[in-house]
Amino acid sequence: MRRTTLALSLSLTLGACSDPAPTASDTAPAADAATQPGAAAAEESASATPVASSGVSAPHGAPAPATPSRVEVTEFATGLENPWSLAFLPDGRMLVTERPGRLRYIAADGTLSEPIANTPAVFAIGQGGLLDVAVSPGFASDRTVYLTYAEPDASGNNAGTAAIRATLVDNALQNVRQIFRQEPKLSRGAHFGSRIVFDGNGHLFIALGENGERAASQRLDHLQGKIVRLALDGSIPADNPFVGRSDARAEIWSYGHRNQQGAALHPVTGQLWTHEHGPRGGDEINIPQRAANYGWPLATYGINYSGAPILESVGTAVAGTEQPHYYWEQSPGVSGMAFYTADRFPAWNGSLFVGSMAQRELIRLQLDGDRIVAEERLLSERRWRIRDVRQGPDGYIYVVTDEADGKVLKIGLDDA
Ligand SMILES: [Ca+2]
Repeated sequence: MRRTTLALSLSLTLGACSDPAPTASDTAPAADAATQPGAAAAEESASATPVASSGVSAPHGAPAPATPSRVEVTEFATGLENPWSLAFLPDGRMLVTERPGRLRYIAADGTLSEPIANTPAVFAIGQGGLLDVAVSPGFASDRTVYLTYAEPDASGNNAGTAAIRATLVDNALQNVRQIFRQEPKLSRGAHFGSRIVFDGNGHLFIALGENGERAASQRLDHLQGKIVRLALDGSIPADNPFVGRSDARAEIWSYGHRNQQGAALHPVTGQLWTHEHGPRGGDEINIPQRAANYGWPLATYGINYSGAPILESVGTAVAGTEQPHYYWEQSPGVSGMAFYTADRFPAWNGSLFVGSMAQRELIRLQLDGDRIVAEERLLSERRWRIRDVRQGPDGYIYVVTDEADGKVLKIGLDDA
């Protein structure tokens, strides 16, 4: 019964959408309250009212694990301004980005270096700035690093996500080369994503945001609201799903995403996992498949911050779009993602860690195969906005906190 109703409303909506698509700048900017400055951080802040779900079918709300984790926390580094991303180097140091536009080393004892020279100029407004950092799989010989950032247009009023690769030599980037940019640039401060993940097979994925322009997520001639797949040198792989189509960008791997700030490769299956912010409610985890549509803004489990429905939303499930692998009715404000594979804390092995900005917790998802069977909230009493989550080479979990005086924290199990 419900299925029939959904299918009917869907065909009407898709019919409307197949008319000449409005340009992204024509879409109502105010309907999604997270769209532009002033409200840009709303998705990363707490919302008091849970979203009423209807027609719910996707997995959500896994129970707490039988054995709670007893966590120990060490302050590893301090004095970072809105740190965004952390990457480990083979020599035991880390790289850390600060959103206003700095990249630094963190020594093994937690000491910060001076900013590394030749990083790109960034649009440090709203959610914009210097975002992800990733170390090339061949770093030991190629010394290559990748960065994503919000890049301003010529006017300085709008921005889109861009990516560079460069050689890291002592305290400077050299051979800086841009490998990706969203054009046109549609953001005035909202929804830049972004995370870089290597697929272990000569490619990288960049998980992106839709710049706060919802309709762009469904447009294959736009790079907003997409996951893109590139070769390590930035070229477009010949086997990308939309190669050869005149109506689509060849970089695209999957589409219909909202704002993705977490991505990781599953250590056993080798598949890409991502998460994305819903509006109010409806944060999701996805396992993005080639050419698939993840629904935004047609399908969502969330509503606007105002309480109003999303303008284009048909419902929680829409034919032709993928259901989330898992979702949250109340948005944690997800950022950062890491699978735990180390031997140091066997109780965590196979878990997926996700940072929470709005609910200020570290989320541990326990898996059985791909299925999320338990959800645990850690560090709840600490009230840290967790922006990134990584597994260190020492088997500890490292997180960064999104604060003006942000920290890197080292987290383990207190098994004493
Ligand atoms: Ca979705």
